[in-house]
Amino acid sequence: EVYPSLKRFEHFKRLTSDDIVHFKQVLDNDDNLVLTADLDFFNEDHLRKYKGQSSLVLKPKTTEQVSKILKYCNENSLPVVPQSGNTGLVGGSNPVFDEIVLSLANLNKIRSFDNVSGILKADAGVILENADAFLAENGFIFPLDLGAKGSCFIGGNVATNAGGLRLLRYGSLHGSVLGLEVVLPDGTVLNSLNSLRKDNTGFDLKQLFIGSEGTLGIITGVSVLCPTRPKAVNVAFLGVESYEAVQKAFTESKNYLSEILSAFEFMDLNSQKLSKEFLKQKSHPLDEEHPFYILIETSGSNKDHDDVKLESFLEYAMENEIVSDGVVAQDETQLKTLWNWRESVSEASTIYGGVYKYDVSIPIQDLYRLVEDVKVRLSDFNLIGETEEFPVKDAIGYGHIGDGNLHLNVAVRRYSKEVESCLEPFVYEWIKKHNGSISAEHGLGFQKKNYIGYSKSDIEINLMKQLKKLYDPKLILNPYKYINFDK
Ligand code: FAD
Ligand code: 2HG
Ligand code: ZN
Repeated sequence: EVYPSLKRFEHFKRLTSDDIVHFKQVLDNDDNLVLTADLDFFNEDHLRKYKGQSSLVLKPKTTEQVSKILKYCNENSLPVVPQSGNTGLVGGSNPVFDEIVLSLANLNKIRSFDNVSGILKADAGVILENADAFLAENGFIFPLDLGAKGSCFIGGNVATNAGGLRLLRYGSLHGSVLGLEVVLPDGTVLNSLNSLRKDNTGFDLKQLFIGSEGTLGIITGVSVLCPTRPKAVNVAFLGVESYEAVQKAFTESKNYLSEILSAFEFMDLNSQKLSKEFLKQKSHPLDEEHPFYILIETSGSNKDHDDVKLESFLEYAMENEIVSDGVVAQDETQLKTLWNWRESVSEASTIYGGVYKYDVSIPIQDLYRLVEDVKVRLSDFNLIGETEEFPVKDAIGYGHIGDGNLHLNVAVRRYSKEVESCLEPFVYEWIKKHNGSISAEHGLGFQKKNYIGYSKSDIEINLMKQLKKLYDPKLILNPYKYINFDK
């Protein structure tokens, strides 16, 4: 077995050829919907850290087919992993042993759009970028944006409660998702795909599925409230000399830009050096190096007004030495280029061979100290350095500072037990000590299932286990992930 310390649940049945014949019937005997070969993409996670051994991928086209598949799997104790774009960063979307992969890729239609209320109803397998492009044609915007937009599905976003680059402005999916269509493990279809902004009748059950990472049900449809697309968008990319100044810039940007501030992201110098290498660029948007960079986006309805607000913020920030250099995008192309210097860091972090990723929430004043402390620790253990003999190349920090969310990426030349045990549980203990969360937005998946106790109490964990038992008594949905539900 690939994971020697983990045991396959004994009550799970092994897949047989009869099962496959049954699934083929459910899926109209269409060979494109029942895959039994070349399954590497589905078995491996985006970061190529985890690899399962599934021999079956099902790609239903309708909610009814999903329902029939789950009913059969539940009756026969066959485990299932729901998979969307497979861009998740915690190994949640891949099998661990021989679980069946249920891909949502063929549930990819927009169902309806109401351009008065801005409510979009769509299949869960619509690619985020496609949903946003459809909305753009109608003068609206998807309330979520993230670097993986070209591959991730909106159902996957909801299942992970993805945060991303617009959360500061539009809030989390817990607010903007109005309803869901979910297939429960026994095949029951739970439909709350309504178009109501307000509905105080009983428990808000859909909230449980937002961020449940495929452990309670399979999301097949999403109803989401979409804002009007801002007519005027500005992006400023700024160089800053200290972490203190980053915080001052955040406070002042809220004062000066208030309702038009739509993103406040930060990156440290070494994250930009990595991106420069990754993007194969000779120069950076700012000529001189700075310890920190900030990307500020404004979105409003009147370009002239927004320009004036941004200029007065920049004047204040420069005069008061909060910001030492900066550039403002002059057109759409520059705007995309500047965003790319931020969005590419995640992928850039892997260029030396591998990466350990931590996605944490901490009160903003303490946030960057985690990166500094981790660097000191790696050096104390003689694990970080410029030459090949050191397993760690660098530790970088960047993220959604406006949301108190840091991404600590430890870029390695090779994965090693020594590095892993130097980082874990050190990072998780550090976060607990600073009252943070061990997962701000990427979720628990396989990577963090043993660490939820650093962010949640025993009482909370026990309630989660009871809910799991209620929804999925046979534990067929996404087993071995999230929490140790078997115990
Ligand atoms: P998958 O990776 O396929 O699945 C993710 C999890 O959800 C798995 O546990 C899976 O079993 C479950 N799942 C998937 N679909 C369903 C469904 N229909 N019903 C029930 N369960 C389901 N995340 C952020 O929060 N913010 C970011 O800014 C961000 N940026 C990223 C940038 C890059 C370059 C990459 C590679 C990832 C980034 N992520 C970010 C990670 C993020 O979680 C995913 O990109 C995205 O939300 C996952 O969507 P997906 O369609 O790829 O889902
Ligand atoms: C981002 O904000 C993503 O770029 C990915 O959440 C972060 O790769 C990471 O650690
Ligand atoms: Zn992020």
